Amino acid sequence: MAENGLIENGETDRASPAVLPSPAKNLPRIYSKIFINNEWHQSVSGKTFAIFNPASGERICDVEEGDKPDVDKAVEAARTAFGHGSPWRTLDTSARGRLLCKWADLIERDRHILATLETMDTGKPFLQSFAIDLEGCIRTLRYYAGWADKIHGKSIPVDDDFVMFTRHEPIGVCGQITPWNFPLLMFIWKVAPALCCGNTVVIKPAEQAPLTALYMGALIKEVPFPPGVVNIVPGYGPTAGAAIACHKDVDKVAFTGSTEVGRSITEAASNSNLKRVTLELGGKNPCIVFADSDLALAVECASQGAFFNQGQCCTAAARIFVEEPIYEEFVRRSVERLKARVVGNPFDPKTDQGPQIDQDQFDKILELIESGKKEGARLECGGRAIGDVGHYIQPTVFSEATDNMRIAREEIFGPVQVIMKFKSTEEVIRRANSSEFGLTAGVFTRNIDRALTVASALQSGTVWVNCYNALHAQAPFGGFKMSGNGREMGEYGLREYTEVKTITIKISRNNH
Ligand code: NAD
Ligand code: NW8
Repeated sequence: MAENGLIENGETDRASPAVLPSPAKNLPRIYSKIFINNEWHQSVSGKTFAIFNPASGERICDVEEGDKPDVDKAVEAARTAFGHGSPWRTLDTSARGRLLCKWADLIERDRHILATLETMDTGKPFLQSFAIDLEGCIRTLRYYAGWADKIHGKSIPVDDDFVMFTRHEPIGVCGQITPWNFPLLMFIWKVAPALCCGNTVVIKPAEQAPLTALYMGALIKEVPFPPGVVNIVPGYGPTAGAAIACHKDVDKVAFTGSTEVGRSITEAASNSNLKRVTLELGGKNPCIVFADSDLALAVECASQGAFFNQGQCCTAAARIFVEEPIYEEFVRRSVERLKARVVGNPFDPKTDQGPQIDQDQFDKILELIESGKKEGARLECGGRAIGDVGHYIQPTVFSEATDNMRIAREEIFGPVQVIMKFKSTEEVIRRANSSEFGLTAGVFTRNIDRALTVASALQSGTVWVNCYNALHAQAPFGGFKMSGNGREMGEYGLREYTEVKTITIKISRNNH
């Protein structure tokens, strides 16, 4: 282990060292200030806040604490950058696409550094940061780079007296607020489509893990995007976040996080200037396993679905419904599967699971585990904290859970798998849909008719059949019901960052 706590290249013994990426050898350059107009600023208040490594509890650095006055400065910069005739507004759309591509190239260049920084900040295993988060960022940017010069309006026939067409124009200044579970990936999911459509951005990363987002400031300047196009204001939700949501000169707000905060964003938007609102909120996602499924595949996907990213996923497979004939076998194999799951130092390449993000989440998860025990679910394994350094929790499986238990209704956002039994297709569709959420769902069966029947009956923005967490930049992602408003990614994602303008021209027949 190197002095800085990171694993050095070649130091570890693992199956195929030649093909696995290693963390950056030296502590990456850490950016910790507010990024406005392509420059680094101190907070107006002079305040900073501390950033901790959730695996060790160590303080990594202090970050400038943005608040309303800093958000005001950032919005002003974004408004000027969006101004009529500005460098950004007059940029050729193909050149806009090339800037997004260049940004992807710089992320790829710094991929080891960014994956290292993301792991230090969140505790997620380094190899996952590298292979999933960074891969998702690069793909998303390149995908939207391709759209920049292909966002067409329509020519609309009326009668011979009129020429009519639409323009899909950028909305303006977009406020964006992101969560801590995929800090860099969510930053890119927000900023890439906004810039693709020609908007400017003020973005507030989550206070628990702002470091990779701040690093983007340096890359945005290097690309370079014109000053003011992207402004990054780290800070807390009720202060900096709320200042964005209620700002009179922000045209749209995009949020990913909890349902309660999503509600307050919508309220702030309607009480200020009725800015457009898109929300990606929680889920309590059903994953349905029929007796005719490929059982090994279903066990693996349900397990990954529940435990991936320490269980801290809006897409988490949170209610696993297993058909009666295979229920016992499914539970047995799911518990067995966890014996191979390594919980520990996120920089160790063997590690599958790191610590939870912070003390609040840790306490909330353990409290929900206790509720599961009290309400009579059967604890098959896990259920406790691990050690006293870092917020580690054992992978936990509950069987014999029923629909009204808290562990079957509330978002746990931790390494807890809840397995329930069902008898008929009609029954499982009804139970899967009896939730206020509707983000994602999984269906496992070899019967194509059953798969399609269930997929069309589920009230859910995404349904995965015989796979789970299969996210793609090309596919829209978002929630039914209280899981959110609008869609991110894919062509549908562009709609949320454009205003449609109708231009109607009367043809005069007198002057020729
Ligand atoms: P949160 O909703 O409080 O935080 C998400 C973002 O919103 C952060 O950037 C935060 O600073 C900001 N925010 C908080 N209060 C705000 C306000 N009043 N106005 C504007 N912005 C505000 O989420 P959390 O407290 O970190 O986590 C709580 C729960 O939320 C989790 O247990 C989980 O259930 C859920 N969650 C969901 C996601 C997701 O991807 N859908 C991500 C993180 C957390
Ligand atoms: C954007 C994201 C991805 C991607 C690949 C593999 C496993 C898990 C996730 C994932 C563009 C292209 C690919 C994943 C990421 C975020 C959440 C849940 C799962 N994303 N991936 Cl919330």
